[in-house]
Amino acid sequence: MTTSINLITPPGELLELIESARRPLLIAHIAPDGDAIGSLLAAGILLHYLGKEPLLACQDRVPVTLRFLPFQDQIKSDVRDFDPDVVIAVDSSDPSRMGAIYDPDRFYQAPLVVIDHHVTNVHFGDINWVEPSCCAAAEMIYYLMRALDVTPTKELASCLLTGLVTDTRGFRTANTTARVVGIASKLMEAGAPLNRITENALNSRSYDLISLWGRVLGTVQRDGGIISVSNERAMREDLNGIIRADGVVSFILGAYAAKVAVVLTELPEGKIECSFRARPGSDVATIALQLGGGGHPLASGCTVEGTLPDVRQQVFALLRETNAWAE
Ligand SMILES: [Mn+2]
Repeated sequence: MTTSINLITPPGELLELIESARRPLLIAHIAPDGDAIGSLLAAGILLHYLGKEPLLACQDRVPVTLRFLPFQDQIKSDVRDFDPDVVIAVDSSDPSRMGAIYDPDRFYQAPLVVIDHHVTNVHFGDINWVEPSCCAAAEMIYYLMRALDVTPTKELASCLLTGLVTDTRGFRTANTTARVVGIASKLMEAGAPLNRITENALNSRSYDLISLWGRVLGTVQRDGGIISVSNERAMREDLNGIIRADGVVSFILGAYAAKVAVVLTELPEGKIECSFRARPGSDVATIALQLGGGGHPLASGCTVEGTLPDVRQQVFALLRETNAWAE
């Protein structure tokens, strides 16, 4: 028995623009994750296969855990010599996510295409393909690939599966539908190594990161349904420039009593980065949006000016306002 997948069709004007493009500039968001890099590389391989000359760009370096991906060493952080005829932003909910790569003065003649799955996307492109029902931007690149009638190579399939695996934390999030698992199965048939991807992208971390987890978890506290930790600058002085305690926010949400998990990270410049996760039934997209950030109902974030105690107070007040259980 062959299973068929209910495909989502990209907008016709997007397909036409891609077919006519010669030199697309593809941009992944700052502080890239597995979906940003996986979608960027997959889109790049796809466009290259179609005879285009794409340039792949990201302001920040590819995380060590994703350096097993094919062609990741070809991602540029400087695009000054490139003159694109179309710019495509992947997995980015607002223009600031493109960081220093996107220069509106230089690229004003090139249409800007947005391919994203965040419900908070502000539709900042000339063409906006936004599918909040998709678990990852990589799922959308899969539909794009199918719409363009391309059969995935092992490399393309590996990049797409990395996006699916990381944004669903190993097919465990609430938006992991049968369709997503069906796509993952097709990508494995094309040669994508699920176990290798999971081990690299989800299960590998530095000793410094584990040390930071230890210190950050030492601050854990529970207030009603809110479980929270703080990641202070002083905790990280001996940790070789590591900033974020990646993965902690999902881990602490596992507390039986938790409805919402909050990680407050003091950034080097003194601002506070807030990461939110919620169990199904609660919503943290609203609070992130109110504080100038974005994301999904169950996973969101923002960066706020102020000291850690002040931002904590502000965040907790907003959470109590928007969620009755938080009392
Ligand atoms: Mn994503």
